[in-house]
Amino acid sequence: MFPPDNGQASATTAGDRFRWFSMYDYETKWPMDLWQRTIILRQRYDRENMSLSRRQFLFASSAAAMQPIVRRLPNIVFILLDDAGWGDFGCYGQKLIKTPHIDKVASEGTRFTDCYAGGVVCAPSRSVLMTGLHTGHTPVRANAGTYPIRATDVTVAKVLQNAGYSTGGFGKWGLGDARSEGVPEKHGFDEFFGYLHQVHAHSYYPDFLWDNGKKFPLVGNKNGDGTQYSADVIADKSLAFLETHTGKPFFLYACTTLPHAKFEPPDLAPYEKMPWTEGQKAYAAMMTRADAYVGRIMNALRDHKLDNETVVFISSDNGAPKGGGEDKGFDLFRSNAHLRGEKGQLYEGGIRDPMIVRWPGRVKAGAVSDYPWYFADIMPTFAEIARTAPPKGIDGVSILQLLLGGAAPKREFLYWEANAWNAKSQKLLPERLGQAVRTGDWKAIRSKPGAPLELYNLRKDPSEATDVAAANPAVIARIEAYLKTARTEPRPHDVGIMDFVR
Ligand SMILES: [Ca+2]
Repeated sequence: MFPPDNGQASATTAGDRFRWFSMYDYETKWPMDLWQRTIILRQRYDRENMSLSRRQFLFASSAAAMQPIVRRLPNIVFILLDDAGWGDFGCYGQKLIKTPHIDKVASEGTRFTDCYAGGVVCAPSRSVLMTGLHTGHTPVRANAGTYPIRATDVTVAKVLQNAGYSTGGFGKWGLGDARSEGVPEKHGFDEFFGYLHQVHAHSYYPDFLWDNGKKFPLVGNKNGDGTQYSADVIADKSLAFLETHTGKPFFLYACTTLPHAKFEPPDLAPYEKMPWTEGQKAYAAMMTRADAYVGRIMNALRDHKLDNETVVFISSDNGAPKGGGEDKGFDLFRSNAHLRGEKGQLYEGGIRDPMIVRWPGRVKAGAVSDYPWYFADIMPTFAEIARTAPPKGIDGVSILQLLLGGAAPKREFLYWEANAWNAKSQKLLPERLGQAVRTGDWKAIRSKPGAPLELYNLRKDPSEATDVAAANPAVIARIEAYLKTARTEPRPHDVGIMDFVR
């Protein structure tokens, strides 16, 4: 079986030809053997109308066979927004906020309607993303801020770094503050620029950011001047990483802090004249600003002719929050669309997020999929893209074959939990543990230990309006049996260092 020829491997130089020989058949997981390479070489030369004598062909074939296989693996770009809801992107039905670049990526890739973040808030969701372990197993279970992942925890960045990728993270980390074991430089990132602690990230005009463990002063923000917008500085750094790492496969984790509070963009463009509150204009402007960053990344990929060699993912780390006392347009924009609830909750509005995947020639363009998956699947999926193995014992499954048009992986349950954190005692509050399960079209939620399960049929009742637990005892029994096995107790947490306050 030959790899599908989608025209992406246009051989223009001898170097390109040899690189092309190393193509890996992702559909069959089959490296191309010598015979395959020879036949494909013949086909390519025929197609390119290159007149080759038999002798020239044999010479070229032998030369190709003697070349070491160069593993030019695809680049991976993971763009993560912070607190954007399922309904905040135009391609998911947003009518008022403009997201043209994200919508274009969706039109060129596949848009998932039933993809979920790792958790209900930032840190646990990112812990799931990084480890492939759901919130019943992942190290960081709550937004404690000072609760780091440990040296022994394996991140997806480490897996990709070990596979030969250049790795860069730009934005908000949230899995360990400065000088803790959890800093990104110790977890597979060649470079990390941005915020380590999520409370530090609550200001867009801090007087410093972290640059590979060192303080990077934002001199324009000294004395409260507020002239250097951190999200713009971070976006520039992520572009610089992309521009300088095109020579070998790279993993760009572009985890902007937009559109998370505070709602303080440098300007309200293009919404200055809309009949909205200042908070609503600010939120919309921040979403559109994040969209512009996406446009810059996509333009850079195009300019470097990396479109076909790069898999781009766009998502958000949890559902949109209502905004507390500030009206940032949760209802006006319908940030979580028809979904119930908000950030922090286990209803769909807290965990279901947009997910777009683009890989020209490989992932179907303009398609929509309702396959349910979540951040725990990122680790094994990226490992398979990088042709390496994920750590043993993770909860996620690779969805690469599904992305490539093959079969969806079979699994019975997706699991989330919501842990409460007491900042004063620096402890988790087990008496407030919430749990949620999705199995097929069923979604079950336990609001606290000992409470009965609520049950919703998401296909018939996507807004989780009617609890049908009483009418479905067999489903409840199956989910209850699973819940007995779903989680382990969180390990004692290490007290980190809140360096952002100094
Ligand atoms: Ca978040």
